[in-house]
Amino acid sequence: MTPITQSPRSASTPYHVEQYRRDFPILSQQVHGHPLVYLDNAATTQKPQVVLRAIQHYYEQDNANVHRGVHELSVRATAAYEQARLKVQRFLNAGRSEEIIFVRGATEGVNLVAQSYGRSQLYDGDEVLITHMEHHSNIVPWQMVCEQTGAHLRVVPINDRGELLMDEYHRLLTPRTRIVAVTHISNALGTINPLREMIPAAHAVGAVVLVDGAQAAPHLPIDVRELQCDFYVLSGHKMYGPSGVGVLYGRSDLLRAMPPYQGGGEMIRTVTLEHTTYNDPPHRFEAGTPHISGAVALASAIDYLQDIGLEHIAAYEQALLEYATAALAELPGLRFIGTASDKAAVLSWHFDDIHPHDIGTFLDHEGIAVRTGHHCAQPVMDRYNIPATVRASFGLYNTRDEVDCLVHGLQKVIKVFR
Ligand code: C6P
Repeated sequence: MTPITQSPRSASTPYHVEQYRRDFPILSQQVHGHPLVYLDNAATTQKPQVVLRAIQHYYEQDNANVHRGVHELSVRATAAYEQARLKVQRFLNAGRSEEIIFVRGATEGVNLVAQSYGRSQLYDGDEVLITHMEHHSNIVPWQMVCEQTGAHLRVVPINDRGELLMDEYHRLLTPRTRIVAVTHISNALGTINPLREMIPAAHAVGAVVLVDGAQAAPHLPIDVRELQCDFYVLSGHKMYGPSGVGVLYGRSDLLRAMPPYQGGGEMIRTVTLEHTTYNDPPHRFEAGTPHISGAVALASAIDYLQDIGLEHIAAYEQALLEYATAALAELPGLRFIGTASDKAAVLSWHFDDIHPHDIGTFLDHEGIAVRTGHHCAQPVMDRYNIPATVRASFGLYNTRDEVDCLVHGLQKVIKVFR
């Protein structure tokens, strides 16, 4: 079994970006004859060697089903899976390991809360409050449960910089508000939301708060107890772990009162043909064989992140964001979409006269991977009256040289398309 280690670095430790880059084998390839410049980290991050090795090690040494067998491999697989849960618990500073539920990703985490907590707690006339900058994953599940229960969806508007209008937030919070669902960091704008103001205000009217942390987990230290959120979701693949695994953190008193989301093996205590009684959390919410290797490899990704130190990563990426913002601002006609005062390492922009897809395709031929489109945040595009943006999103391994390549690529785009 892969041992669990934790060795956070001190604040004075230097940031060795070139060394970290060597941990990611995929980065040292050529694309269309150019060195790959991977700037699509908000969509998914690349995986370090230790994560790849953890997957291989698990399948070579320990593979078996969990919580079912008395044989050695099953015992080892179960221990590795449950150690991964402990690792995530510590990563999020959750109070108890049963508050950590392995899911497929942030999307499944939101759906689980909407269909289990929401469907059992919402009634006609209740309100669910989301924001205008949510990813579709934090909009559609709430629309679905509102339709099922007669609750109403309310939306906190944003200003031109892509910041929540906090006066409106406070005005929209009423005793009818039962759930607030808000992204920690917007994938389309980069905005970091003021959760420390939002969560206590929601609690004051009796609402619970779900935080979509899909974009925050790779960039910021997260402490769910300090935040006092009720639910927090994240995706493994956006934090240097594998795809197909993610986490729902839920406050244990809430989880204990929630009905199951899916039925099947593992989530039961007893089954007769007439009646089933359910297991306690977290198993109540993990029906069927889970993504065992995914959880184990996610634990490795957490080790990797903690070894570098999330504070270090955040500081490094912030400096890179400032460098990139200043460099791109020089490009004629470029309009940033998302200029919040508190931002993470996401840059979205638009040229009125060049289509984002043309830009994305052109940059790809230069070896530069960016994302173009609505980023599963169509309401954000509507807010700015544009169909799409080009987005560069940075990870712990990106460099100033890569930002320079992006700027150079965009200069060529302007020459060709204008
Ligand atoms: N955003 C992006 O390119 P899943 O697909 O479940 O791992 O994550 C969904 C999700 C939820 N919330 C936020 C804020 C997100 O950014 C995402 C995924 C990717 O921006 C793919 S659309």
